[in-house]
Amino acid sequence: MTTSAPAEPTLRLVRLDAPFTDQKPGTSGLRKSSQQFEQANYLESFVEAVFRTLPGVQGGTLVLGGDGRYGNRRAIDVILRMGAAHGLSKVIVTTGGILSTPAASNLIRQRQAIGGIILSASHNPGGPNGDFGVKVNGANGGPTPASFTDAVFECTKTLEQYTIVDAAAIAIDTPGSYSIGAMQVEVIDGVDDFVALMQQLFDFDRIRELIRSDFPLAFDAMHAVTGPYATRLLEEILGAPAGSVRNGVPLEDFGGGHPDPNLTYAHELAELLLDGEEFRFGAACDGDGDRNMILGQHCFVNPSDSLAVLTANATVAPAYADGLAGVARSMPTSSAVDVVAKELGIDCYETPTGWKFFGNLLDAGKITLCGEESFGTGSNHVREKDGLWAVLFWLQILAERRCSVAEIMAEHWKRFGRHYYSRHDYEAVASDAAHGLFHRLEGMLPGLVGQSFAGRSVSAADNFSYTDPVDGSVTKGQGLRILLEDGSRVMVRLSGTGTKGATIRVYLESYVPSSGDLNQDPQVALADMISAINELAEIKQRTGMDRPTVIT
Ligand code: G16
Repeated sequence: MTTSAPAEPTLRLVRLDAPFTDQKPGTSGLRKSSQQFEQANYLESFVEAVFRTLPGVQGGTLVLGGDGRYGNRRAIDVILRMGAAHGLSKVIVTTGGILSTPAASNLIRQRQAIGGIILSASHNPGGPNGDFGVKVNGANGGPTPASFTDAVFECTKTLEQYTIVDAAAIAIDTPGSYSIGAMQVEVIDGVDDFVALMQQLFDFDRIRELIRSDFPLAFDAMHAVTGPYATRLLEEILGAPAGSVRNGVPLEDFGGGHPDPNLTYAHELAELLLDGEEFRFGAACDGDGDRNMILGQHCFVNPSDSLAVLTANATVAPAYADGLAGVARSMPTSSAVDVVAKELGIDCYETPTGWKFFGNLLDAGKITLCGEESFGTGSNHVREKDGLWAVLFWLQILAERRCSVAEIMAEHWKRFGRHYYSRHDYEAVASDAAHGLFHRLEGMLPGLVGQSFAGRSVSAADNFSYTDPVDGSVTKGQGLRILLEDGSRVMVRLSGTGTKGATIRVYLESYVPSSGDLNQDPQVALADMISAINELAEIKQRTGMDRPTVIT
């Protein structure tokens, strides 16, 4: 532990030539290219608006860290100096600035902070030519609601100046206590508290027994934030052989990769598991550690199915041994968990895309588990989705059941039926073309009801709207839905996290009961719906793309 005497900082007021008008946060914080963030005063403008909007800044404690991408260290330095200028009493920073999103959520809650700033563009690539991002979480540890991000955006649009102090940069590579004027800076290891939390939730002895039996596993940290967490948990504590964690050193550009744990961007791991015989379990997490992909030998677990399996088997984990209060999923996530919830006799909520919509349900104790098709699963232990939590949960189930991942899936479908599901992404589409496609389809929806679609009749078609059961707030325009008479669904959204052009997401779901064919390729099972939506929405003509960029 080191301590330094503070150099006396000087308060400085910086006038902007003109306010920035493009700082509207998307699905998860402000995400832009690194180059945009490097414009003079760009980061500072957004941070100023955050400090003017976040309750309790004067005298409050803030948690600060990020996924280690290019820009992380500079942003930490700027935010520390602006925090001192705005009267924070303390900032908790993690060594090297490395802090996963779920670990940040935990720290905010443990330390009774007013919130946290997480520097990440999540699963988007990093580096000077990649993306950067700033996410702001509130005192409950979760993403701030739209009312907050809207207020920040409004503030940036008319911002004329910001305040910052000039002070020497704090050394954040080892734990220590520092100060900038009256503001304390506590540098801590970002892994410790998270590991302690996981040890409370799961039976580590059982998982260790599994891992030490003949159970080779591969975890791909994708050169992103989970490397140090996974190495500590899986190798050092749970006894997986050294090297089980791959790409475990966080790099500023993620080694040139795209840290999105899916079959396209984590294909090396996918090939090891799907084509090889060496490993019995595989998993990957994204840039900031909140997403996860689960693989077994010759078996990919669709994220929607993963939520359903965790729900059905929840009581094997000590934290959930008494059962679940309820569950929730985002609208485009398959209904696999709904069927499990029904059998368990618990409530199941359908929310818009975005983890922030689970916050009220978790805080009110209405749900214990929640998840999204976008490779996110989590519980009431924090207020973010949690990649390594999901990995440990799967290991706990496997330790209890002592069978393969493929067998767990087969048994699950035999019991509950199978929701064939796929998402087709068309990335970096020209913005006009994507919006044109979307609005044309939206206009067609009322006329579709009663018409035939993929050989079935359309029972309803709308743009999803959500009324929060806790605070009654209404969120409209959350994605186009075409619902078919047999329960099948097609959904279309424009992504709120992309930074290049627009990304169109098409989600497809079709249910087969346990007596039906449970072993089809999802692309084959959904083929009629895929061609029906391609034709209806004129995807090829309007995007110029023959096939999706990413299929999951
Ligand atoms: C964020 C949100 C998720 C959401 C995802 C996809 O994830 O936290 O709740 O499902 O974006 O959003 P979109 O479809 O709008 O791109 P992350 O991991 O990027 O923070």
